[in-house]
Amino acid sequence: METTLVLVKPDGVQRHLVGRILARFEEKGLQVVGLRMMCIPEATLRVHYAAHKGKPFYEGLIAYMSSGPVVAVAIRGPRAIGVVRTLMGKTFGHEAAPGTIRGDLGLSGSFNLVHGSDSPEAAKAELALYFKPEDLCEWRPLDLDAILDPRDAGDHK
Ligand code: IDP
Ligand code: MG
Repeated sequence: METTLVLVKPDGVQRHLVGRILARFEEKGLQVVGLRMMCIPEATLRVHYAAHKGKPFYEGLIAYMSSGPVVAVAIRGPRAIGVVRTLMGKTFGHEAAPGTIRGDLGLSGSFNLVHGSDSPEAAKAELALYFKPEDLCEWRPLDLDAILDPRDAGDHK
């Protein structure tokens, strides 16, 4: 099982899409194990987006992500990091495929509604930026045996 960080970005909150975006992950069968609304301090954003420092869009990205509250979500499931990225779609809403969150709900290249960690290393580091270990809930979904084949180890990676 993997746990990954999702952020519903400020445009997602302002456009009242928090419930719809979280539903996309829940209805896929992924599990919410942490949830928090917050205004991200600029210093935290500069750590989170350090890989983009120096790119032309970097300062705009920091301003966008500072512009209002976000909803931080810890999401767990087999191959959750890649599954979340697939559900999000390509970075720019105008390029993202229909059926994806960004493809269905947005048009912009920068205001793209949602963040998802892109590797196990990033997920670990990013989860630690927004959640203390004790803020994550260990719970077993009652329908887990209907979502994942209990006899198929590959289903539980
Ligand atoms: P990702 O969110 O799909 O992983 P990244 O390339 O990691 O995309 O970029 C991080 C964020 O920076 C994007 O989600 C988007 O908000 C913003 N961004 C990326 N590229 C551009 C750009 O060319 N112009 C404006 N904003 C951008
Ligand atoms: Mg990225």
